[in-house]
Amino acid sequence: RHPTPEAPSTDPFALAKSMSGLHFIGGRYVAARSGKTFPVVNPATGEQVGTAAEGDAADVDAAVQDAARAQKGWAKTPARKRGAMVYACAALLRTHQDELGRLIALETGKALRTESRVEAGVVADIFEFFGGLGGELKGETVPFAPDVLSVTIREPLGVVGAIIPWNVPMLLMALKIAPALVAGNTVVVKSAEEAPLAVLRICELLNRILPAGCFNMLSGQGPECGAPLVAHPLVKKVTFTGSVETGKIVARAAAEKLIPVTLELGGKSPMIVFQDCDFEKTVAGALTSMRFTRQGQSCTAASRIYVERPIFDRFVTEMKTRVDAMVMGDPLDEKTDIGTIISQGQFDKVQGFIEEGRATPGATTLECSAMPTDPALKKGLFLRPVIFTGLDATSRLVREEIFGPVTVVQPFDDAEAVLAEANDSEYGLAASLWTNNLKVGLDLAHRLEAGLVQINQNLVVQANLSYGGVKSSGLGKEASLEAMLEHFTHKKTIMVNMG
Ligand code: TXE
Repeated sequence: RHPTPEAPSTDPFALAKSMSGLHFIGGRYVAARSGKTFPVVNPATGEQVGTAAEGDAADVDAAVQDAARAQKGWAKTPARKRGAMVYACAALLRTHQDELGRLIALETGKALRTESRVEAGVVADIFEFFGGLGGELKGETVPFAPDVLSVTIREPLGVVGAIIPWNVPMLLMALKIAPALVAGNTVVVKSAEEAPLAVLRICELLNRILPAGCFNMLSGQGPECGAPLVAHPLVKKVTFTGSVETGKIVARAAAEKLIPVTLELGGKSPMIVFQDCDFEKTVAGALTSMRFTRQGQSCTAASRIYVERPIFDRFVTEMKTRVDAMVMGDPLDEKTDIGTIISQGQFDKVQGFIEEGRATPGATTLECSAMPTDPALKKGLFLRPVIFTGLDATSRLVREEIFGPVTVVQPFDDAEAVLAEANDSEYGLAASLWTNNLKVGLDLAHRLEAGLVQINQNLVVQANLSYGGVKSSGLGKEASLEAMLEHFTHKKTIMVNMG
């Protein structure tokens, strides 16, 4: 076992090196038992910035055993005290917001100012919200019979296995571990192959406050490290964010053990724009809804935009003008709005969609934004945002999650028809409506098949609001008190016969 490395500075390159080749198990940084590592690459330059420990079933077992040991003591800690510790983590995370933002920008290519530092801030916010909920782990008294006292209590589930993706790894980890810990569980996280370092850095911060073993982090490949975590007999709950395909694999493995699973999967979120909208606000909303700043690598990205015909041309022109004005470049540069795609694999996948759209008869391709000219970035995974028009509902670009800076804008004439088109999707994560007619807006909000519908705004996940999709977009909810109670505790009934 290695002693906890002291972070040498807030320089992300030095931080990446100091976090290299390690898991975090039982309150200590440790190498993989196999000694194996894999490279971590800066997608803006193609250069290796560090390594990650290549976890396997032996590492999983060590982490889960430690988490199970720690859980016995943690569950006995009064719930409000657990909450107070999680709340204290929030303050520490906030102090390190800039540093965490820089590290995540380095490994994911997300721009520091528009995305990465913001993500680090939301992480602190999530810890703060859940830290305040320790006292809410309450039960009920249930009328049963005059001489029988019947009560319910909330008990933790045990060790929680959390599997996270690379797009907003710190935020998605926080949404899982903060409520799990307050509820009295301990956690083993499996980080994403592409972004293992910033979440590993968070371990050192949490370790200053939380007891050893409460929180463990493994890096590694999905089948070799994620699958054994789901299958481990001491893991009593799995919470996962990622693709639909992998989500189904995880759910099947959880079903074998009959343990609960929460799944946050992909999306193909529609944005419906009526001609009576506030035009300026709505075009700005299209840019944030599509999350061009994150190169569209967002599960809630408004990748299908439907605009009422009279304002369609003006809307598309204005949207392109605004995306063109965004600065693409070095993610660590404060002037940069848009960074890179995460990996070569994702880059090729998105390019494939773009080429298919370009080759579709009748489609118009609008390429936006200037590419960076800095020679140091010439191997970077920069991709021009693309707006397509003239594609119909059968196109793969309209039906499948692209997870890149590609949006399809289509005109509509009739509210009922656009509602049917919006709902004609295997996904149901998020949707937004832009109109000043709230009667129409609310009516459609009720009939849209999505876990989250917003009218005249498109905010990111809020810690106190339930978040999660329907259809293939997922199972169960994250964020909110309800998610903590429903997904990280079980309700035990105790009856006392006093007769
Ligand atoms: O996802 P995976 P990938 C979508 C998006 C993207 C596509 C593929 O469309 O293009 O998924 O991305 C772990 N058992 N989303 O390949 O495979 C894996 O190591 C246990 C949307 O990155 O789902 C990683 O930690 N775990 C999504 C995590 O699962 C396994 C965000 C996610 O990887 C595993 C990311 C296995 N058998 C991608 N196989 C969103 N909802 O925002 C892999 N993993």
